[in-house]
Amino acid sequence: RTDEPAADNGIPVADISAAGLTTTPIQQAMDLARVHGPLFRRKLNDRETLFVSSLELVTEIADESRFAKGVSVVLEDVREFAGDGLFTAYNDEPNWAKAHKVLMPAFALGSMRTYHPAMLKVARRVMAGWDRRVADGTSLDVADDMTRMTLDTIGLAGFGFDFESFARDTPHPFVESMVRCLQWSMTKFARKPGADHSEEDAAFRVDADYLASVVDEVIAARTASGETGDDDLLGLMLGATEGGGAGDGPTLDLANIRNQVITFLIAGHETTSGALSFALYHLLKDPVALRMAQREADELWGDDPDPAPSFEDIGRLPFTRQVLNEALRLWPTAAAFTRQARADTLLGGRYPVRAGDLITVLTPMLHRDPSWGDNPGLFDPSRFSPEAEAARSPHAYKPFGTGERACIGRQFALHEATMLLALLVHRYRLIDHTDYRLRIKETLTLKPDGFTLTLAARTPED
Ligand code: MNH
Repeated sequence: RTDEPAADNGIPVADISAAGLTTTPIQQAMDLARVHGPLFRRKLNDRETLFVSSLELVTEIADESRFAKGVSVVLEDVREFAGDGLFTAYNDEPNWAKAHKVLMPAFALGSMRTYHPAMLKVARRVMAGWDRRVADGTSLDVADDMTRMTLDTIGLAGFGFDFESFARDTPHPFVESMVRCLQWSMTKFARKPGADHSEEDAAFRVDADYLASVVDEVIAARTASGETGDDDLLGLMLGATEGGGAGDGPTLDLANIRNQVITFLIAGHETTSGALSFALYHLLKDPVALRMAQREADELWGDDPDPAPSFEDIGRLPFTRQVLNEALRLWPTAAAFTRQARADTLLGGRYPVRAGDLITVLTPMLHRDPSWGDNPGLFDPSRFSPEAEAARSPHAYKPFGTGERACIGRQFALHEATMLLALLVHRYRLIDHTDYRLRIKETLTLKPDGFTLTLAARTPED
């Protein structure tokens, strides 16, 4: 495997060796794409990464007969703590196909019915916290709060495990260790040859070991309870161990199950919390969209400030869903994914790419391709009206990746996020007490940095 494209392939080179990788590599790459165009090689010391971001080129590399998922250099480092879990598995690792087969049914749209009560329970925890802010007038950090909610939700819905994040003033230690592990893997490839990073690596080991110990705790809690919980993720996986009574279905070994648990605890909350935070940011700054989202929730739930959304209600919030889609267009929280050429080929009919070469899609720039119109930087949920969606190429919008290795948790994320967003705009007035200017923090995923709100209860005039 290599990320070194042929040296003479005519693709523009952006050499950042002098400046180095910044703490915001995605935003740095976006700036490079604005200078060098939708196809460029980022050179950093002796390492090159090939980035693409036009609709035309992404359409090509989304072709599953010519390209497959690539495990990028960064994902190789994520494997240090997520191993052969679904997200970081190589295409040809047998455990990917086995686990995919065991877990797919748990992510069909109908399965969201099973998770709905846990999602609602955690949404109510968010509102209990927001009610306290209404009462005492203090501000809250939106990304921290959304992270509490998505971590508790994947814990409860996926594993029957309660992180109880809302009982804490600071993030759960799982989140803090995870963020450090993600940061370690985001930047490790950029190290200068010969530099000493042994302290960082030792600290990483401590964090990775702690994450593994949380996984053990999650599994032990289930085993001790004696319950099968056979309709959640952990139950499905444990039921598929050797002799676990799953008939002649695939079997997963315990080492792989541990990698899947850590993968789902991370992938199952980190990106959804960013998506919700960006959606709240855009609603705060767009009173018309906010009004439309409020009206949609009001039509469903009247002036009941504490409604009990049914599973079906979530499908009756199309505008709220459009707001999330549009937030994920501008700031896809998993902002890059990598493809790998299956055979020697020509990109765009003229750039030679060798079998095994890795190509990274810079999703925020794909989402600003000229095919999105004249003002692709503007937040506009009507881009996701059914008519607009039907008229657009399916390759113009890839917040969940593409093909067989696309996100398995998409419905889970959208169900959870649509419900919470609708409940929040229904019940609260959002107050921009700092006149917040968007800054984005990168920890492999994207989140608004330092985004705080104060809150008021909505009254009939709001
Ligand atoms: Mn998710 C893969 C984005 C929510 C579990 N996810 C991917 C990929 C993207 C992505 C992009 C493809 C990566 C690649 O090609 O290398 N995921 C998101 C976003 C959200 C999200 C933007 C929320 C918004 N993901 C979730 C949730 C879960 C989840 C929620 C679990 C409950 N995602 C996964 C798993 C994979 C994945 C597992 C790997 C799937 C595979 O390769 O088989």
